[in-house]
Amino acid sequence: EANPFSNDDSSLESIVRRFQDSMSSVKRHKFWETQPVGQFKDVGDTSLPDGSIELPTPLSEVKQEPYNLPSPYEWTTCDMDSEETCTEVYILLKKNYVEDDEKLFRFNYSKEFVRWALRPPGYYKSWHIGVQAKASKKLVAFITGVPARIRVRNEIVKMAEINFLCVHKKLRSKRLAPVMIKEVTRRVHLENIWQAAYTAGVVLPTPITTCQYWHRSLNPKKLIEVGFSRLGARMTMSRTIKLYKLPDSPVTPGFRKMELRDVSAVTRLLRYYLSQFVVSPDFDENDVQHWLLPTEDVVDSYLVESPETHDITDFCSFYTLPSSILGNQNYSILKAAYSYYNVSTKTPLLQLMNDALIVAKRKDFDVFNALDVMHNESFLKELKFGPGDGQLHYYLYNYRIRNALRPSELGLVLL
Ligand code: MYA
Repeated sequence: EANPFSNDDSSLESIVRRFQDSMSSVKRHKFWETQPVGQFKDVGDTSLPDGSIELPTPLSEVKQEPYNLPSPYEWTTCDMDSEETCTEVYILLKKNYVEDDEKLFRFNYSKEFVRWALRPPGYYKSWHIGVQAKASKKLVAFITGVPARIRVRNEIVKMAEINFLCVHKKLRSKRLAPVMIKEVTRRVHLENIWQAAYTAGVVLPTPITTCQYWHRSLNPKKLIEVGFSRLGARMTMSRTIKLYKLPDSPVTPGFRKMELRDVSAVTRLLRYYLSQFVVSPDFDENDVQHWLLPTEDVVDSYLVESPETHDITDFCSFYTLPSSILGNQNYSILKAAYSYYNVSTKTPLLQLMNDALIVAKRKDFDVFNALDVMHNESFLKELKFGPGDGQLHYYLYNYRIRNALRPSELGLVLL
């Protein structure tokens, strides 16, 4: 079967990249080989224990001064309360952050999204790290951390979630990224935190699991026109539009938007649900209020309140992450929803997620994306998601998990 979301890319560049990826177990990683992460050479070594790779050092032994940058540049702590700083960060990411392999799309995180992502309960300003040109003060690179409690099997570990690593296109391949990673590590250590979680599209030593993106067309005509997907074999445009048609409103009785009064019920539901996965966040009510209470154009959450008992029985959520469409005459923005945390105890997950698709469609999203984490496999094919060609690798820093997990054993979604 032809896959409308994969590009059957046989360009030389893509063949080389796939070859390098497949050989990454033998590729040298001059930086990553020096870091406390699972190493490729240790894959299969059953003598190494799961858990911390190196022990914490006394805080007085943590380097007190920032790492050295090439002399035209200096560190800056980005104050995300400042509208001006948010705009600078927004522009850096809009022009230089993650692109797909074919360079058709680039993530375009909104200012409000970045603010939300970087200021959860207990966040540290010092973990919002910029690199600027000394002369012009122009922001040229960025890396961030936010604190999280992550449960790995029975252990709850304080971690930093590292995200938004970005180096201006003109400064690539100069080994700036390793300096930035070491600097964020130092600042995390200063808060007495010794582990981190992160995701990347590239293969590094060594993933705890590798997930696949799946895409559900909501606006198939636009997706085809901008090159996000292709007309399937033996399909016409009008048959395709019909194939992806959805009802106008959710079908589940009691399906409604989450509100502030629901925080404790949603926290209970989510904690119970997430406890079955090998790795998941340990959310308390404050976390749920921050991460899951709806914020316009950032995060949407819905739940099912039983019309009889008024119990909250099911929950679903997605976040808003548009991409810039690079070089299309007619369209400049792809509006994408990303599946976040979903819990079903009464409404079948399939029906719950179909209702999520319906509300996303009504909010004018072009596509609904989901990873094959948690129980997502159970609805992807039936709800007409198609597999993408992007993979997302999950990593832990200074925490070994000897045997890689299946995506369905992972209960963590990073932004
Ligand atoms: S993932 C999103 C990453 N961002 C992008 O893809 C945006 C577009 N790309 C860029 O801006 C640049 O290409 C970046 C690399 C900045 C990615 N994660 O400076 P270089 C290694 C980790 O010459 P550049 C996200 O944000 C690479 O293997 N390492 O390269 C999560 C090589 O090392 P080695 C990466 O292309 C980030 C070295 O960097 C990544 O100019 C989690 C080359 O450096 C990557 N995505 O810049 C960070 N890409 O030789 C880790 C390349 O050894 C956090 N590299 O192979 C670790 C935990 C820290 C806290 C710990 C607390 C205890």
